[in-house]
Amino acid sequence: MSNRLSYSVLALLIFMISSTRGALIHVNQLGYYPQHKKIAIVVGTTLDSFSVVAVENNKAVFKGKLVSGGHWDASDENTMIADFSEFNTEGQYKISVGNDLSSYPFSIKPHVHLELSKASIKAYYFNRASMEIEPLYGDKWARPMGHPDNEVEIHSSAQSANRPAGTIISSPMGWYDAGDYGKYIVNSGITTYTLFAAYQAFPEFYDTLKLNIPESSNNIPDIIDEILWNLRWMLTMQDPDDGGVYHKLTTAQFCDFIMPEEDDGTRYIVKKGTAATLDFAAVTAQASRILRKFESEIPGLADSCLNASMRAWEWARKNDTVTFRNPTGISTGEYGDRSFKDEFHWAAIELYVATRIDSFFTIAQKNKPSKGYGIPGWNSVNALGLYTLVLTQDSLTSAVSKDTIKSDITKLADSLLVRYQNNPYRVSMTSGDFYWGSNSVAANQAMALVIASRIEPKTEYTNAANATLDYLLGKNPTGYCYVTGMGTKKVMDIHHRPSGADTVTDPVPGFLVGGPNPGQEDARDFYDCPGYPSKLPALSFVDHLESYASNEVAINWNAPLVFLTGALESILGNGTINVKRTAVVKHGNLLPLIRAGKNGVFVQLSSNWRGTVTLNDLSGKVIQKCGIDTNGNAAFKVKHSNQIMIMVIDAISKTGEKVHYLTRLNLVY
Ligand code: G3I
Ligand code: 9MR
Repeated sequence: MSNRLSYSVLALLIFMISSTRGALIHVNQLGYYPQHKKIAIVVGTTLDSFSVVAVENNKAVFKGKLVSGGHWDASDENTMIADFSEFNTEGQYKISVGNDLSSYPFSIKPHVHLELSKASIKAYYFNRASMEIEPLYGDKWARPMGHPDNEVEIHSSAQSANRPAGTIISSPMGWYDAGDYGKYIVNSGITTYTLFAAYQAFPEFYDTLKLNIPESSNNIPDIIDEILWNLRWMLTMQDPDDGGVYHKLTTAQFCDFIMPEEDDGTRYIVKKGTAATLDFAAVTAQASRILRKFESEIPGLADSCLNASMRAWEWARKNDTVTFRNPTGISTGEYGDRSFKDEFHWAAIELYVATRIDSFFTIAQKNKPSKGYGIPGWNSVNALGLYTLVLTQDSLTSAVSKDTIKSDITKLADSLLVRYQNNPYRVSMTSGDFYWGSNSVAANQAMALVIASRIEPKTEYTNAANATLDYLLGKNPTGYCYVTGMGTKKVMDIHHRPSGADTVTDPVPGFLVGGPNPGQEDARDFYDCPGYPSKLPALSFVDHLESYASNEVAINWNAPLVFLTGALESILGNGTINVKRTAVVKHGNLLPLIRAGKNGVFVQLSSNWRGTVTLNDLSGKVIQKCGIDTNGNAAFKVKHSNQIMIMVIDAISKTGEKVHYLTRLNLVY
């Protein structure tokens, strides 16, 4: 071979290698809803088309063009977008580009996020303090009870006349905050709120959602039972003498990676603060409103919550600048905050909505953010008040303008929407959003979009929220599916004491990890691991047990995932119902058009016909009956699919012709 030829071959080889090296296809590793937006992200390719390939036989079932998505500074990549929204046949697929590149598998099916939705709530059960996790509910993650917390000590920072340092009080239940065993009121605030908000927004979905927890057989929805486990703990954190609320209940330092029952360090009740007290006031006011519905199951709890809220509010009004810093000798999570305007705004709105006393709303207005609302976090809670106004929009007094609520929330959502539309990964995240817990920033962005859709029903808001869930489940630069127990490229070594200390290989499922964080605050603590693979914001992630700054889990990070998955299952989850006429008996000359949509079955005759249509079960019993209207149409609401029904049409035409038409319908998603 001549030199020149061998150089050309070498050049070609280098080109071929470089054009596929680092080439990746990122998908939502759980999957996509049949009738909705479906996007994959391709990086590192020079090719311009892609295929959707069936897993069972490797056959291409759909082909599309790759469209440039632009350059993302957060990962320093140029992306190509593969949009296969048009393809909606249920099944298991991969995306492939050229001959060598394919994605992890994914499904296209209705209710594709239902199991995730359940697991994301069940994670709270796994993090319950003061309770054994029984095998019946916890499977291989069963463990003995940890931290009864029925004898905890008032720390000197929290002492008062009636409760001097060393006083023993009882403060059981609650969820462990995260990978540690502390219980922190500030972080419980936004978390408990968000779970309640999920229920408030989508009660029909949660009323029947079973999680297999110890309370599953009572008459309260499981998500509410789960929330009550924490709410009841929160109530114990209020000083009965003055209404102020203690900031946290923890040991003096973080314990080692041991199981809950092995942690026998003294647990302290630490110092009151304005943020904790206002967050408590907000959540208990919200709880009083939502729990009213279950008065016969939990008599008096709604009233107790409202009382507790008002007492906390009074304390905070008198003590409006008590910041929390770890007192000497205590080094567990700080959750310190310096500004309380947002906590006042939120708590005042909750008290207004719970009591309908307008003067609370006046105080909320005084504390309204002057520059508009931002995405909430544990130390920034303005938006939670706005969400409550959106979710209760039809039951407010005239003190509130619905137009203002709408413009406030759509301003926030529209800015996220524009970011999503222009982002190379089709997500609203920007480089500045990558800090400790960045995955929760993404999930909270999606939640804001969903909340906006409750007052301004734009499909694009829901699409953008759905695309954000895709990001969390694998359509991101690291390619990790960021929820434990889910997807193919799994997070395994989470910073979560029970997951690290038990003998089970798989981490406790259903937890969203903190995610990429260029702050890398834990880097100095890595003793025996390769550390972060990159300094870039969206790539600053390592699936390592010691990475508490990128791979821990936390209750406030899971909460928007709960909201988001419940929302998407409620809004997009149902497939279109297909009607299969598997047997037809006809008397008379009639061929009705029977169609199915998202909400039911429609029968269309011509305007010539009058009569009735019934839907019957297989025993012939009439389940629904409907007259044929003047246009010749009849419509039935059908909520549940996967059922077989018999439809009977009895009609008479204007000319006196009679028909009896009977068909067996398979209603399938
Ligand atoms: O909010 C700012 C943001 O505006 C700025 O752009 C960004 C860039 O520096 O920083 C952001 O602040 C970060 C803050 O988290 C955001 O919530 C701080 O840098 C970061 O240090 C801070 O980290 C907190 C971390 O504790 C350390 O204090 C996390 O929020 C918080 O979730 C985490 O909480 C711990 C508990 O203390 C203990 N239990 C586990 C839990 C989870 O890791
Ligand atoms: O394990 C702790 C984790 O839950 C916290 O979020 C994190 C930040 O407060 O701190 C972790 O504990 C680390 C400590 O701060 C520094 N030494 C190593 C600890 C991890 O094992």
